[in-house]
Formats: sequence, structure tokens, C-alpha cells
Amino acid sequence: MSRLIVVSNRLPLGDNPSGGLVVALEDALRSSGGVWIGFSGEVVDDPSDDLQDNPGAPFDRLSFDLTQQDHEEYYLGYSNSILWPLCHGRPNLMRILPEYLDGYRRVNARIARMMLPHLREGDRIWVQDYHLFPLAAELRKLGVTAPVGHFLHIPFPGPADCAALPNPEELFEWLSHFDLLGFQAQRDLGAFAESARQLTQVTQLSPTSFLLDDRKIHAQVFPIGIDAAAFVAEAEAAPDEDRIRTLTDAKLMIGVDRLDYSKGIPQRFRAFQILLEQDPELIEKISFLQIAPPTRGEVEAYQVIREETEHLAGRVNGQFSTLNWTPIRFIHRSVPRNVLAGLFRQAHIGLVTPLADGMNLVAKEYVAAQNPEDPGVLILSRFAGAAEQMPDALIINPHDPHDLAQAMAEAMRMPKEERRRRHATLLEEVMSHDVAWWSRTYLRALRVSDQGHESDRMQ
Ligand code: GDG
Repeated sequence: MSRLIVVSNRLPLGDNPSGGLVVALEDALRSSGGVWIGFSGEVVDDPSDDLQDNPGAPFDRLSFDLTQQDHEEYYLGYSNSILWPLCHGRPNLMRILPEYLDGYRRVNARIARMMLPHLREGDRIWVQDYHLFPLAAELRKLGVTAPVGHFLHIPFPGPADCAALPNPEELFEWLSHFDLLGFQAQRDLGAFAESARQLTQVTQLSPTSFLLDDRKIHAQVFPIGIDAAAFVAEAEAAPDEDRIRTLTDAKLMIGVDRLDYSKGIPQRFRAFQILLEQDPELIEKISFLQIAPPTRGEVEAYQVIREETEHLAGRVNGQFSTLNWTPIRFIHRSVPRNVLAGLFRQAHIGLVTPLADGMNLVAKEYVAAQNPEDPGVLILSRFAGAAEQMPDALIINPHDPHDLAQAMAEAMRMPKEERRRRHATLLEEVMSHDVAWWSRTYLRALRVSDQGHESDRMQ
């Protein structure tokens, strides 16, 4: 039996590792006696170079700690102050320091070394996300010939952005050691092909296979989904006492995002301000709830976005609040998942307006949570990967506050008939391409790409 080895920056720990990814991979990991490897979340002075076992899950969980320096250079530095802004089209927010790249290389090399004694003949390795681009190259240096796949959860940068990296050629060198690259959307596969063409030696052999630095790799689109059936059940069971109450009969509009500059939260507040200015009939008729748990607070760009959003929400509230109504409620904390599911169901409008986003799972959760008899309206940015699969949402340009305000007005007044028609198509998509479909399809493609390589090796 071929074991599945998953490697991600963060190991899912805790008693209730209920993230969609965990649910999706649990079956594959359990049935193949698989292993999940990742960072424990502990920053320590003198971390062990042996992976630590974390019992309590139906598969093996092996973790490593990081030093403060590793955490700053590999995680906050190269991953989140260079790659994250770059992949989200914001090279101006990059902070390039040579030690970030050194730390990123060093930690990936260390993870590969720590993995080695745990690998067996026949294993398949699936690496998650942008923190671990060099991992296959490091494993190959140590003689590992197992199939290694990568899935990128965020957008792939186009040539102009890639060229802003301190090491664009090295990025493609790293990628050339994977057997299969998985992307969220056609947009990303296209950006990868175009960036590779402009910045490195590449021959495209077919729409999904490339000769990159003389190594054959496959690259395909696998849009990630949610654990849809479970989310529907969660929304149906959500406790009534967690519903939002207002003194007016206002309809709820909801946004739920980590407080990240890629998510377009200030643009939402500006659009909402325009809506209330242009359509005063909607005063006291619409109430906007924005839940935005903090994230990566050590990175300066995140401190800036926090101040900007708080300032804007205060300004809109100051301008429009009445004695009975506050237009924006801005919650800068995390809310329990079942409460979130109930709020999605209650909300007449789901607002998903990132400036750039790999997929955006909130769009899919909002759709799954609706009552099909009387569903709400999803407003979705054309720059979310999800837009490729969800054309029946109201698709908007988040940079244009007038376009967004117009969509809010349209959603407020959309007849039930149209809401039901749009929702039925969206729900069908969310249910049929759920997270289990995603992992099955990816792992099948990894097997096929490895068979292709085996026959190449035999020729
Ligand atoms: C990356 C890519 C891609 C948010 N606030 C609370 C809460 N959440 C949950 C949401 C959703 C998840 O967090 C966020 O997922 P997203 O997809 O929106 O965004 P990223 O975190 O940026 O994820 C993204 C994803 O990877 C998967 O590939 O879709 O494009 O950037 O599930 O519901 N959950 C709870 N309380 C909160 O306050 N319980």
C-alpha cells in the first residue's frame, strides 16, 4: 500500500482539527497509514532535529519546532513579506531582505532532512502551499525519488510580478523538482506558463505538461472545495440565539475574512458608503456585519490595514448611524464555526470581494449555508479563483466602488425567483466539487504523472 505523506507549513493539531483540508485528506491518510508533517506552532531556542509524534488523530502527525530566527526569516519574512504580497499582486508591499531568502532555504532544507528517516519505499508526498516551494529540490538532493506533488493555495504571479522577486530563476528551479503542480484556477496555470516562458528555460509539451530545466513536470488546475454536506448541516442546526438582532428590520449583509490586505475590506466599506449616499431609502434597511479575525500582526502591512479599516468603519458609522441603527458592525475577532454558519444563513447578502484570492472558501460556505427556499445573494469578486466556477454570483470589480455599490443595491431588491435560480446553480457546483473531490482528483493525477515518469525512466 502506497502511503500518503502530506507536508504543510502548519500541522493541524488540537482535538478538533476540523479544517476542510484535514477532513478531505483524513480518509486517504487513514486508509494508507499516512503521515502529516508540519510546524508545531512552537517557537523555541533549541529545536530538536527529530520530528515529534503527536498522537490523537486517525493518522500519524509529525511536528517540528522553529527558532525565533527561522520563524522571522522563513515564515514572517520570505513566505509572508515576499511571496504572499507578490502572489497577491502587491509587489510594493514586499520587504526584501537577504536573510529572508537564506532562512527560507535553510528551513526547507532542514524539513527535508528531518523527513528522510520517516520515508519508505512507495510513499507519495503531497506538499502544500508557498512556504515549501524548495522542498522537492531539497528532497531530491538527499536522493528521494518518490513522486512529489505541490498544491498552491494562492494565486501564481504573472511575469511582471515574478520578475520582482529577488530570485525569479530559483523559483522555477525549485518548481522543476515536483512531479505535479496543482493550481486553484485556469488563471494561475496560465500565469505559471507565461512566467516560465519569460523567465526560464521551458518547453510546453501539452496544455498540462512542461519541460522545465530539462525535467518533465505536470501542471493542472484543481479548484479546492469545502466539506459541503457538513457545512449545510452546520448551518441548518445553528442555534437561533446566535442570530443577529437589530432594532430595525434591516437585512443582514455579511463579510468574513482574515484581516488581510488582499481581501478588499476597505473597498467594501467605501462602496457601502456610496450605497448609503446614493440610495438613502436603504438607511436602516441594511446592516453590514464584517467579521475579520486578526492575522500576522507582526508584519507591518497588517498593522496598516487594521488601522485603515477601523478608521473607515468609524467614519461610515459616524456619518450614517441613527438612534436605532448602526450601519457597520466590525468584529475584529474570530467567531465559532457553527455561529458563522448560522450568520451566513441569516444574511441576505454574502460579500466576498478580494482584490486577489487563490479560491476563497467563504464564497462556497455562504452558498452552502443558504435556505434554498429563500436564499441570499452572493456578491463575488472577479479576482477570486472561485469566480471561475461561480458565474451565477453577482460578479463585481472590487476596485470600482460604484460597481460594488450597484451590486449591493441589486442584491437588496433581487426577486426571490431570481435568487432561487442563481442559488440552485451555485449550490450544485459547491456540492459536486467539494473538498473530497479535490483531494481525490489531485491524488489520481499525481499517480498518473508518476506513471508517466516511470515510463520515461524505462525508455
Ligand atoms: C487560503 C487562500 C484559499 C474566517 N474567519 C473565521 C473563520 N474563517 C474561515 C472561513 C474559511 C477560512 O477561514 C478562510 O478561507 P479563505 O479561502 O477565505 O482564505 P485564506 O485563509 O486566505 O486561505 C484562499 C484557501 O487557502 C484554501 O485553499 O481558498 O484563496 O488564500 O473557511 O470560514 N472561521 C471561524 N471563525 C472566524 O472568525 N470559525
